[in-house]
Amino acid sequence: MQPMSRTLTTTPAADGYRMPAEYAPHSGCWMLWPERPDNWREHARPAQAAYAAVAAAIARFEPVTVGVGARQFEFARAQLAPQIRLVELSSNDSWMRDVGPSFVTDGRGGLRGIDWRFNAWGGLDGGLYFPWDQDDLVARKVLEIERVDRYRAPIVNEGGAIHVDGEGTLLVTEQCVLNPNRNPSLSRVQLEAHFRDWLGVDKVIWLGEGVFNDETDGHIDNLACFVRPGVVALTWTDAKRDPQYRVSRDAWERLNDARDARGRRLRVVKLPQPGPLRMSAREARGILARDGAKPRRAGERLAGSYVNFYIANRGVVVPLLDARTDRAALRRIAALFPGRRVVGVPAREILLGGGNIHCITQQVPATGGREGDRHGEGRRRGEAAR
Ligand code: KQY
Repeated sequence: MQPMSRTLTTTPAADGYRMPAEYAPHSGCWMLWPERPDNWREHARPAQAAYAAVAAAIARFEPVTVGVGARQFEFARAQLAPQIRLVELSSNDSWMRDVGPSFVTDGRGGLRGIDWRFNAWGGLDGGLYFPWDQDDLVARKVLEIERVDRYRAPIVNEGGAIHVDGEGTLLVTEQCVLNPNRNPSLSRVQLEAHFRDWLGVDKVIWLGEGVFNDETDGHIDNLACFVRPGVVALTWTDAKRDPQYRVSRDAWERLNDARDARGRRLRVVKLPQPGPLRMSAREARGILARDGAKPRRAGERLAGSYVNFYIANRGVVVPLLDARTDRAALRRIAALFPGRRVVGVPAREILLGGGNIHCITQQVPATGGREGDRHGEGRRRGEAAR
């Protein structure tokens, strides 16, 4: 009998697989349930309410599964909308974008998952918590549940550190991907070769730094993303004295100079930066200080960005972060996605934990007629198509 999820020893590109863009159809979305009191204030109750609202918003467009630790199962079940599937799944925190699999497809009905090595955004050299052993098992467990074959990648990477256009182009930041706390023995050229092999891309566009004070070492998913081939959304401020100005300006110039994998110039659409936003004294007081977790301080600048949205089937779920800028951001995002309904969800509580809606979600691509389909009962995905 064949295992439900084989671990493959080849690479996706060698097998004819590549990572599709987030705007391609999905069969569903995965999330995790937040609970650690040293990252989430008030024993994570406000964050749980925010996660539940994100899950409900996404569930309007596609099936959502949430992984939860055993002790929180009943409580989470009561908080989550009934159409959301809840499965027991251990993790160290709740960032499915980074600890979940990056899915790849072959265009012929095949679906597989990449299980990156995970070191909590920097391991013992600036990482955000220790240990991270349960996080590093999440991708494998998701692939087992999904009955999808797994590639175990040889490099440290996170889903939030990569954005693809689905047509051969990858967008990353140097600050994160070249950071010595991820893959210290690999050069830029060697990392590009890995991305070719693992994501099936032909061209890497390197931006410099990520959003100011982003604790992931500058994930691309908080700074810029493809909204369709040839079009990139970028977080932006006109305030020249704001440290974000230099970062966004540099990204804008690099994007303007770049060509994608098909030789196209990119159109760059600026999204207003919220704030600047800071952690309040009350918010900081609600977080339990503990050894092995990043300390949180009142007044700390938060890396808020509207770019950190999730593109669902026929919808876009956008973080609401600042009453002064939310409406303008929603309007611009709606103009970028004709044919998708844009839904704003209050997301400050997620931002307080260090990320946002994109960081807490992971899409499962649909593979030919599987858009919005449930979870492929009884057979490994893609088999019937071969
Ligand atoms: O931005 C992300 N993809 C994850 C943020 C992790 C923050 C951990 N405190």
